[in-house]
Amino acid sequence: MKRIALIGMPNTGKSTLFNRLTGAHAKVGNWPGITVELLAAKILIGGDMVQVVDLPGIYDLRAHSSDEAVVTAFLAQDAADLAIVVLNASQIERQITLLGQLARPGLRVILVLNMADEAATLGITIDRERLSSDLGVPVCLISAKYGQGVEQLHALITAALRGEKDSAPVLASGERLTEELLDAAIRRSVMVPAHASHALTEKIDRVLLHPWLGLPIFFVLMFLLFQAVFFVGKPIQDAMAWALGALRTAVLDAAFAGLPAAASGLLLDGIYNGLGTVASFVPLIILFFLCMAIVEDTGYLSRAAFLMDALMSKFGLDGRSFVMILMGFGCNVPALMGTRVMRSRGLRLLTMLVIPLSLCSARLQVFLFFIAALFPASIGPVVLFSLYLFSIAGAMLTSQIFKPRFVNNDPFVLEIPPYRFPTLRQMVLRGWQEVSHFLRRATRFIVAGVVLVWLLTNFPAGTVQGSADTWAGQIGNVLNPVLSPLGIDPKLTIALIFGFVAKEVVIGALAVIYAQEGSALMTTIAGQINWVQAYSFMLFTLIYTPCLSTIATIRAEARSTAFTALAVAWPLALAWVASFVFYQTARLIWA
Ligand SMILES: Nc1nc2c(ncn2[C@@H]2O[C@H](COP(=O)(O)OP(=O)(O)OP(=O)(O)O)[C@@H](O)[C@H]2O)c(=O)[nH]1
Ligand SMILES: [Mg+2]
Repeated sequence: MKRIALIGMPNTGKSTLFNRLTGAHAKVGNWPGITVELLAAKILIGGDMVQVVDLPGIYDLRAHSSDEAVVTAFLAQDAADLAIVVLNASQIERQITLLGQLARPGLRVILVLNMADEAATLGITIDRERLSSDLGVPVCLISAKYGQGVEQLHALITAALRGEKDSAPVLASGERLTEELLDAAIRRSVMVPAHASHALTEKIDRVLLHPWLGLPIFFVLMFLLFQAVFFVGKPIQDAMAWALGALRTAVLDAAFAGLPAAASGLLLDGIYNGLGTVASFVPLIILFFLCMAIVEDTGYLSRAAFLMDALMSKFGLDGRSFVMILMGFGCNVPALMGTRVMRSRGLRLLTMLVIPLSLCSARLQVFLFFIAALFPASIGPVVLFSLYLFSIAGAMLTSQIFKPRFVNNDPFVLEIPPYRFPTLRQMVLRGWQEVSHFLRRATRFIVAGVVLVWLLTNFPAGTVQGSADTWAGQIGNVLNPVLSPLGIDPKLTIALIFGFVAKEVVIGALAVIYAQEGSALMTTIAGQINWVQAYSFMLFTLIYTPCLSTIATIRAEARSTAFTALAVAWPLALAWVASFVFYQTARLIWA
């Protein structure tokens, strides 16, 4: 099968083009370094199946970071039949050097000038045909985001793969696209007006990147974002919970009535309640991801990196680390993989040590549940925001303690992209990714988790469901001396144990332990613990050992068992201390 590779500098729209060409769902974002590994998809072009490969962005072919090494390793294998070099049409002059480095005898190349829409707004004019004939390479002007020019690119690809004459000529041996030749070609075909600047972007940045207003604005915007998620998402979540409960009483209870008690218990109290309670949070999580996608896709994420860089460097991190922490608010796993753009191993490890402290969406579900159960609606968002602040504070404390061991020797250079409007298409894609992510985790962890909790809380046979005599009760009692100083009771302890697997299992497990769901479950829990205990439990959940997928990712990325052990043990210890201090202090004052 023939293979086409998409190569270009970071943030030039390779993944957007990849999605356009293949219908795939590769992650796209206005931040250099979104793609960190090789992605492939098959498509039919001109009657033949071909493989299209999306690569991480690369500035030049001397690989410095591990995502760039993916590209150089790929090229070294001579693995592509056709290279599509993707450049940002408004930065041709700077980015064309990559074409010079790549072009070599034997490799067919098509030059794609992407973001034609932005180039046009900036008043840049490009004589495509002339550029093509000067360089001896087919050139195509497209807008991957809005779809212009993609058909023409299709035609060029088809011709090139068929090896048609002049379709994508290979250089004769010994011939090279020298800097000089590239420069001259650009000077003849590309006209850039004297003041080509993104006027709107500059105007916005005068406020958002203001030397002393920038940071406060950032935190206010973040706070508003969480408020919005809470106020829009909570009623949707309530409605979902109500609907799932109604379905059970109206239909399922009757339908399963004929089964033996244990079987209907497992199916309804175990799987249905557990999975249903978790699933009711999915719309809210999608909403949260859409907000994060806007922050990321508009380009504000890069501004956050810029704003926080000075502060972060005091803690041995840099602006990129902060962005990874923010990305970790979605899910820790891609954030950990995102550290591949960092060249310094010390910085990368330190960042990987703090990312698991990011309040990910799975933990968000747990917190929303407890906040709804134990706090008045008016202060809910404030409680939630305080947890986000604890999340960042925990990261800072961790890096402050460990920075002498993980020294950063990589200067921070970040290109700040212009603001870009996310399209509906990108938003829908993002929402869908979250649903499929939930479904994957549901089938992998959540069902197995709730079934296991159900078994532990119902056996040995003859014990009262959820009582101290069940296996779960026994485990809870063994661990009770360790966790009761934090205000965490045996039932919550069981939920925490399962939270090791995936944080979504925590509320699923509670539903099973109490054999209740939705608002009934909230009422029961509110009757058993006070808000100080609830907050202590949330703090512990926030900080303690991340989920299995996160641990596996840390192991794979760091390639060190000792580091992985540290990444598991340190948060566990920190969680215990933080909850202990909070619970014992707050108890004296309020409870
Ligand atoms: N205006 C405009 N924006 C585009 C176009 N193509 C992509 N973008 C935006 O550019 C940003 C980067 O797109 P990606 O597809 O993630 O870029 P990439 O080259 O894969 O980036 P890395 O994976 O980080 O190397 C996103 O915000 C896209 O929405 C385009 O044709 N016009
Ligand atoms: Mg990409």
